[in-house]
Amino acid sequence: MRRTLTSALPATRPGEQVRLQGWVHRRRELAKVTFLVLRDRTGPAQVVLPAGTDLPPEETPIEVVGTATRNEQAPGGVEVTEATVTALSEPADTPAVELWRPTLDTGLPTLLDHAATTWRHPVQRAKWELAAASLRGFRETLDAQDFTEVHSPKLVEQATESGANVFTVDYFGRPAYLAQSPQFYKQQLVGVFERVYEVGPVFRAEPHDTVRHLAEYVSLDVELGFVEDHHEVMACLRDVIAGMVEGIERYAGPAVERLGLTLPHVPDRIPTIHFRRALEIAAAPVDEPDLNPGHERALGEWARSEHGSDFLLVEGYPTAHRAFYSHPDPDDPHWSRAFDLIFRGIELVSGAQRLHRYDDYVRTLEERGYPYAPYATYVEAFRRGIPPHGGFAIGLERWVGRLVEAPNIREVTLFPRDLHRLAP
Ligand code: AMO
Repeated sequence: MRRTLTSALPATRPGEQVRLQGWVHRRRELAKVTFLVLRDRTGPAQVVLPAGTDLPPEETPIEVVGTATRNEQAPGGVEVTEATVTALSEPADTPAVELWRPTLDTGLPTLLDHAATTWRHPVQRAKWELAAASLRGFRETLDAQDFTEVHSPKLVEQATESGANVFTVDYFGRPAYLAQSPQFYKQQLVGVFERVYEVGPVFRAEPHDTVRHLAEYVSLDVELGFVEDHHEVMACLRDVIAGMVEGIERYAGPAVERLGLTLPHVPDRIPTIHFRRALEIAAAPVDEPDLNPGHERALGEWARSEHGSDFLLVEGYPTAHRAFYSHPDPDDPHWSRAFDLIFRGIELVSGAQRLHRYDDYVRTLEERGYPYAPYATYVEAFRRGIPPHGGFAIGLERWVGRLVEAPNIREVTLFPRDLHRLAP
């Protein structure tokens, strides 16, 4: 007999024999009857058994063979009666949290220490379902625009973003780093495919314990060639974010419902302001080189009240404070063609048009006092014909964190890595 998923129970014929597999979600002993709720990847099903039936404890994997029977009170209107229950593993230990309760009321340390089981809670699981559906939307949007998915090495010779927060590893007796970003590779691959994207882990030795930083996170990187300027890159970003929301609507409807979420609306054109204006709005000093979390919150509130938007693009950050590969504004090189996307008051995306001429790279490295040698293979790629290009990177955990308005990014990370945590 083939396995029936709980979601397929409503479509069975009354009286049909079914075979379910899943976990013991909950056992309830009443005077005349025992209820067993079995949970599989598609949801719960109710199994009715005689009073006093001996059942394995919650979270034990089981198989149930029985009769599909109409009952309006059961989930999906069908339950399983006249059933036999077989354990598929030894009895499970009592989980650290009661997974059958509708909400998971537990502190963050317990949630993280027992991640392999706490993620089983339907509400917790729903958060990763949003992430997975967003990834599908991300890929579908870019595939439809003729991008090629790539994968770049995570063991690298040089730091891409800054020297400070890299992890060093022993690479056959010489030092190497864990990649902070696919930045250098995605730019070089524009020379091959014109348009590329990558979904993968990146590593940041973040020395601070904050609610928005992880030591390892999932970066959604995009890079496209033959652009006029960064506005084309921002338009692509807009489409990608809209595609991620559509992905959630299409593939994670039940998760959205379980979480009681209102998904953001992505306007056709995301409100866009210059960095100078952003400082004014955030009431920051005019010579502030970057936006801090407080500024971002203020800008998020402003975007909501002025434009009714969850999103705000800030362009034209000071060149000297952006990564060396950022393209300066040709009209005033003090400002750059770099941008950030703020989503619900937090930086979600960084991007820019990049330098694409070899001489510009050499000059910029010199001006910044960076040595040439560690960047040689990257910079020399620009002698072999790289077109004007730009791109951006979205932090997956920040995206889901703001979608569900989690106070801490760790709540939406499957197995977070931070200053203190390397397990589970
Ligand atoms: P940046 O360093 O700004 O840019 O990172 C891009 C986005 O990644 C997310 N992010 C993080 N998420 C969790 N934990 C962290 N420690 C962390 N650091 C960053 C944020 C951020 O906006 N190479 C450039 C991108 C580019 O220009 O294409 C880069 O990596 O959401």
